[in-house]
Amino acid sequence: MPAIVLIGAQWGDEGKGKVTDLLGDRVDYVVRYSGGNNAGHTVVTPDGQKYALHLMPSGALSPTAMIVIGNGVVVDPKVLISEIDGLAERGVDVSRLRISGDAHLIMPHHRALDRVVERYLGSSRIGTTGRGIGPAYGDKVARMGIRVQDLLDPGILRKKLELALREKNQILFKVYNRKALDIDAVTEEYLGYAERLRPYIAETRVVLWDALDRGETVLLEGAQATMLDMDHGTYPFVTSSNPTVGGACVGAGIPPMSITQVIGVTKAYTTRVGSGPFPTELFDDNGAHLRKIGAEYGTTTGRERRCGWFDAVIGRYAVRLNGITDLVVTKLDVLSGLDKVRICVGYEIDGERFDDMPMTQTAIHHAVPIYEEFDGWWEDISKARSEAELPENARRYLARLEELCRCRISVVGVGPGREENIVRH
Ligand code: 2SA
Ligand code: GDP
Ligand code: MG
Repeated sequence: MPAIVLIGAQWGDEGKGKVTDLLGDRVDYVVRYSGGNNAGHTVVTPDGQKYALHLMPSGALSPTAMIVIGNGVVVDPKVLISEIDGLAERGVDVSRLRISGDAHLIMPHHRALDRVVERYLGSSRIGTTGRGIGPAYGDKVARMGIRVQDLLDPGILRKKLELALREKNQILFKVYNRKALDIDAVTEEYLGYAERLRPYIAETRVVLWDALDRGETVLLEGAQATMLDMDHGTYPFVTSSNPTVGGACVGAGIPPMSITQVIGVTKAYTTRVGSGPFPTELFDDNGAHLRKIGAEYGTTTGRERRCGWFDAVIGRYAVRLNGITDLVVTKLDVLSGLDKVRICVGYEIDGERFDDMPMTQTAIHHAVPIYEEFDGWWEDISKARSEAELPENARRYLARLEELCRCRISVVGVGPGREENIVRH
């Protein structure tokens, strides 16, 4: 029963979309299991077409795989429908999509709350994508959520909406000085979405169990990443779901024993969007090089990504936490042209050395990176297809990265295109 989990090993945008696309022909099912349209995956197909996907699994671009939005995802139906239509217009067969009836819906009050709460937090804001993700998961946990299956029953939809909006309109929106939402208008809007989504709604657990029983390959595609995980990331500067490996089981409804491989995707350096600690962040010309050459701007919001050196404390943490069996290191090409490159091998915190993640949030905020420095390389490596074609300094950098993360590096990305990789294992 081969299930493969694909996980971001840093703070997101490691190039997971490209890796999913790369695996495309080898998998029968691609499943999103957490997050929502806060995700942004950029895929460049061999014919040079660029796709930015948010809710649809990146596997949508592989012509044969079935695509599934699991119960752990929060779905903004308006965004999903426009993505379905956009892909269909470009000739992608979207009839392969299945959406879990248990996935929760992002409602207009979630989007509104996301924005007002961020404003209220001021300088303590999380730097969310503003898509309503946190409030939607909040309502799910508070047992006040509205699910995809509720779209199929107008009476229940209205009843649940009344309950949810009573709290939002009469209490929360008054506190935040925001105008109330109209129940009739929201119900009508969502019943319209119901008609469009009805053909895709399914009991996706059974779909996936049957596929696993038949020996088909299921890829569980992570969105966001290890350090943005609610439980294991840099809380509170995290997203409101569990992108890590346990979240894949919960968010797709598959048993842990079906997982045969965990692929961790990491950049050859580090980026982060939004607020929160980032020990190896760079504010100098090296950071500017990474942002410019790596085109480090958000796929969903266009925000500038913060850039820094590779952090092996985080790399090792992600490997151990998720049981990563194979690392994919993307964007090695972006490091070309730097005189020196650095890897953070540990932290110094208030005079003490840490090789692993410290226990408290305060300590992470105080962490000063301990670096190893390497000579850089100037060659354009985007045409390299084997390790032997890489400059010696790049090979040395990768070897140290592998040693520090304690996991084999199976693929190295040397450009955004599907074929721009070095496959080692
Ligand atoms: P949210 O909106 O509640 O999930 O935000 C909480 C934190 O999670 C971060 N986050 C992300 N970080 C990187 N990439 C993400 N997706 C987009 C992309 C980002 C974009 O792929 O480029 O376009 O801005 C993503 N989604 C959530 C977020 O920055 C907060 O720190
Ligand atoms: P995801 O959220 O993890 O799927 O990553 P994003 O799509 O948000 O961001 C990764 C960006 O890096 C995308 O624009 C990719 O096209 C690009 N990319 C992926 N791998 C490579 C690589 O090896 N080299 C370069 N230069 N770009 C890459
Ligand atoms: Mg992204």
